[in-house]
Amino acid sequence: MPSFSLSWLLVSSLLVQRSLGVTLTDPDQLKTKTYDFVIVGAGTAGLTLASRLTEDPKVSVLVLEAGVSDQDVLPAIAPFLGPTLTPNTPFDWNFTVTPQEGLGGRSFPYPRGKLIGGSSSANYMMHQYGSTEDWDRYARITKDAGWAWKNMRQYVKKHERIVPPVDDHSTEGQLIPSNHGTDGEVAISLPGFNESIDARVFKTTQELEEFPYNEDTSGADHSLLGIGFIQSSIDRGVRSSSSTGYLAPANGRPNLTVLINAHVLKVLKTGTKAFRAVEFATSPGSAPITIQAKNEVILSAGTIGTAQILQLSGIGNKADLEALGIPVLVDLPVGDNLVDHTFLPNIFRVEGEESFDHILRDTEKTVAAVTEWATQKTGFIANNIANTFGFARIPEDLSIFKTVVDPAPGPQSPHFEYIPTNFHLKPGFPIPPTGSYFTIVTVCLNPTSYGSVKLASADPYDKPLIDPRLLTTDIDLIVMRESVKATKRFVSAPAWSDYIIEPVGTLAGNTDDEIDAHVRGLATTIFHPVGTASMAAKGNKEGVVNPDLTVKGVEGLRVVDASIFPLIPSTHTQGPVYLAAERAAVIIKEHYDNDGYAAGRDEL
Ligand SMILES: Cc1cc2nc3c(=O)[nH]c(=O)nc-3n(C[C@H](O)[C@H](O)[C@H](O)COP(=O)(O)OP(=O)(O)OC[C@H]3O[C@@H](n4cnc5c(N)ncnc54)[C@H](O)[C@@H]3O)c2cc1C
Ligand SMILES: *[C@@H]1O[C@H](CO)[C@@H](O)[C@H](O)[C@H]1NC(C)=O
Ligand SMILES: *[C@@H]1O[C@H](CO)[C@@H](O)[C@H](O)[C@H]1NC(C)=O
Ligand SMILES: CC(=O)N[C@H]1CO[C@H](CO)[C@@H](O)[C@@H]1O
Repeated sequence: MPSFSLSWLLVSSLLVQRSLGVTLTDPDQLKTKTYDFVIVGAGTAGLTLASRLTEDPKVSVLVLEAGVSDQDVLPAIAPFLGPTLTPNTPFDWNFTVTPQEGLGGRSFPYPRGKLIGGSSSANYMMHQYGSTEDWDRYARITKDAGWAWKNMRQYVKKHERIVPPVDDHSTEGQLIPSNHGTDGEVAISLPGFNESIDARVFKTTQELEEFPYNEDTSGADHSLLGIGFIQSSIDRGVRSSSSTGYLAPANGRPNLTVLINAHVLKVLKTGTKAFRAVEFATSPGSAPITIQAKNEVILSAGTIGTAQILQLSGIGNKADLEALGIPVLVDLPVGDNLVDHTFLPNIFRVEGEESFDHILRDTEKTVAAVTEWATQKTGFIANNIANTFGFARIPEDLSIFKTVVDPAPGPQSPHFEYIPTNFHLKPGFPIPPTGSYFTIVTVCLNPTSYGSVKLASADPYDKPLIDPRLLTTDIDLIVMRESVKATKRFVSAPAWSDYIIEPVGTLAGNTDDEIDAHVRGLATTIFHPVGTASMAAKGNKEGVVNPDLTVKGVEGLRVVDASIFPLIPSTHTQGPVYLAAERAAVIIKEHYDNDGYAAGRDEL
């Protein structure tokens, strides 16, 4: 994104990182080709599961990861540099979307982390759990009360460890301690660097009733509505990921093996209904290697990767697979139901020189800030790219609600999000060479536009066709239109009168048509795709997995990652993915505690 994208290279020699433990780099190092569980993808969900399953020392787990190590990768460690990890780097899958009909036919990058930790090592670290209504809706759809918030709540305490912000300021009134965990695996903290705009944001909460202060933005047990401090997966100025949180403490276990540079090509049919083997290769030309799972293969390759692997294996939409000459083994709606949150940069020109643009466009200043971070873990590099965000509903009296049901999972859930950011934030584009900017990113949180992930060919190295069909329904466009109007009301508060100069470009338009053109011209993705292997109730053929995340109609194969959500949560998605993976670990352990591990599989 910003023009500081490569400056981290200049300072990576400053980095001294604690070792994250041993990961294998070459398949020749594998001691065996048979494990109790084979997990595909060392990402957010994959490492959560690997860590939980190997708590039992009798259980052996192999994790196959296509990407590289996260060790010593500076922008995967220094929080503010996170956005420079993507798009189109050695740590990204470099996907793009197909031309988006709702966005004027534009195509744009669709980043996914390709390193240990997956997208939790490459994301923007904003950490939330969704609303109670999101989880209760999953329970209704799947007819499994285990997905309701009442049950999911317990996993917050297992998952997170609230740590003090790096500046050690008092966090009283900035989060509600009883809603949080203190000895979980991933460290979560409030901002550790004051931004000049923070005071204006809070003045706005006092000046305009529409934007109330929210004293805990994690969601779930507390309403998401209002604006408050961002909680981030950051530990004393350093990114906390599934790698640092779940893998590092487990990596010494003799029965946990992680192999990087291992691109999984497909899962293999091993019995009448069983798929207890995977095939991977280290490069496009190299010979595929087969690994057997005594119990299960678990796909945690993410919303894009999991759909692609299933389809390459002959598990997918019959007509699509036949068209590519792939033998159809199981006809399931894999890849359908792709849904994502939009990212709309609403950019204003501002007074003075306090916006980050002045540092980020200046390599010397950036290097000085990174050096401060490397030596002391302080300064804005130790912090996320924004300190506050808000969540809101569109007006209930809009005429669209006469014909369209409310897309939110309930009346306490937001329709859109707004993120005030003190620089020119437009991922994939350089910061302009001059000027000071302030961006309010807005996000459609409960989209009704659904698209798909389909194979482009039968070649496992070909990038799939990713079509989230963003903003292709009236209500989604209206939510974005209302978010832009709200943004303008927000900056009309007296708190901003000596700061904001003018809206930039198409944001200047005020009619509905002008705002819609602004939305369609600039919206992209906030990187939250879900849904391509979605859960449906047992016996319901519309989904890909059962509520226990086993793939419908087959044995020995489960999916645990963001692809299982039938609808997108009303928040940033890493928290919900972690909670789902924690529950999956419990489901799997309970299953084998009852049935016994590897209870004489006849296929082996
Ligand atoms: C740039 C970016 C910014 C984001 N910002 C935020 C944020 O601020 N807050 C938030 O909550 N969420 C954010 N997200 C979303 C969040 O990170 C994801 O929803 C979540 O991490 C997904 O977890 P997952 O386990 O489904 O997939 P991932 O964490 O992506 O893991 C999938 C893993 O599988 C591997 N893999 C894929 N295919 C194969 C294959 N064929 N063989 C072997 N391995 C394979 C991948 O390399 C990866 O390691 C962001 C995402 C991105 C990309
Ligand atoms: C992504 O692009 C980068 C930069 O061009 C390149 O180094 C990397 O190999 C690419 N990765 C993939 C999976 O295409
Ligand atoms: C940031 O502001 C808070 C008050 O909101 C204050 O307690 C804290 O010391 C400040 N931190 C720094 C580094 O200035
Ligand atoms: C595959 C693997 O490493 N299995 C080991 C799991 O742990 C037991 C007991 O420590 C060993 O006996 C296995 O060899």
